[in-house]
Amino acid sequence: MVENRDLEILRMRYVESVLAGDFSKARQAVSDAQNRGLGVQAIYVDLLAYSQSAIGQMWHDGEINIGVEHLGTVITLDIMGELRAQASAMRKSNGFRAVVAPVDGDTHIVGSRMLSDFLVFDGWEVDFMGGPTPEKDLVEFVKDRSVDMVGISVTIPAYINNAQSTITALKLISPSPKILIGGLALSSSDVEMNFVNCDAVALNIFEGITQARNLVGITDGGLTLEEHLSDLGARIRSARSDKGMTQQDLSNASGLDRTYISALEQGKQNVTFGAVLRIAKALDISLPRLGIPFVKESHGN
Ligand code: B12
Repeated sequence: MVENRDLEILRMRYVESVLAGDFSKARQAVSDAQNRGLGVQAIYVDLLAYSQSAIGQMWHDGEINIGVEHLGTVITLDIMGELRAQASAMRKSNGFRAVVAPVDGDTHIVGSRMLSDFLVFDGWEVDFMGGPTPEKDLVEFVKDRSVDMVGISVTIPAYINNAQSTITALKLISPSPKILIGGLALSSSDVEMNFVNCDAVALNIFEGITQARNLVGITDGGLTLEEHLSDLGARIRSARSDKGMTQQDLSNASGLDRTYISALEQGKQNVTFGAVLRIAKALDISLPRLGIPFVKESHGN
């Protein structure tokens, strides 16, 4: 299991390497993470996404030149390409086809590439539009192919209207693809989540994969145990940060050990139902928010 401190060190090494434009060192940090048992999805979410947010934020804060950020982004995309190739060699196709695109106007592309790769890991054939894609072109592209689902990523809240307009246009195609929307913008409190004609909205990438499967009717028993645990971990981490709690705070409030919480958030800890109930109570959230929809919660214990 990767301890929090090890993950911090790997993150620092990775961020330093991309800032130095050193692909080999960045790749070494990733392979060290793999050797310590971090799965590919955790590497994406806990290492690469973290680094991308960190270097992007440095540019936003005027600390680095845009050239440094661009090179860092390209290194991360290249590393994702290698991880994708490794995982693709072992995956089994599920027979479904998706198109993933950043919404028109939005040049943030790493999150949408991540969604695209997670779908690939899940067995989908995916065409990834490498940049913001004008509505007309995206519709034409989808029309020309037999596409089961379109995933749209929105990072900047101001482009939500473009997303709605694209959804409407895609739904005029006959037969129309299922539409999944997600991305950073959806966690903004300014964004209304009631999209017209959209088949699914997902608040994180794991939920996105579950929704994508549901949309096309994949009913093979759903996620593997590892994927369920990663999904649960991501939901707990996201709910905890929304509440401004540290892992120690959650540990104190739930009576569970901090290292247990840490492993759980990394998807590395199998969990009892009792522990999930304690966490939900400590976070003051419902079980459906943790992805457990159909359990009748008892009161008074
Ligand atoms: C990196 C970054 C950049 C890079 C982008 C590099 C690139 N080519 O991708 C650069 C430096 C170029 C950049 C530019 C800009 N940026 Co910027 N950027 C960021 C930053 C720091 C990180 C975003 C990121 O890539 N995170 C890593 C990825 C992996 O995470 P993610 O996108 O959230 O994706 C995850 C999930 O959301 C999910 N997901 C993503 N898509 C989808 C889709 C579906 C369907 C599903 C299910 C899931 C899913 O999966 C991923 C894995 O978990 C954020 C702030 C932050 N800390 O998040 C600001 C931020 C998004 N940027 C911002 C802005 C304003 C801009 C600019 C407009 C600045 C400017 N004045 O030019 C421009 C964009 C111009 C444009 N029109 O697009 C603002 C947006 C705020 C707002 N309310 O509008 C932010 C929030 C910064 C801030 N604090 O103000 N940016």
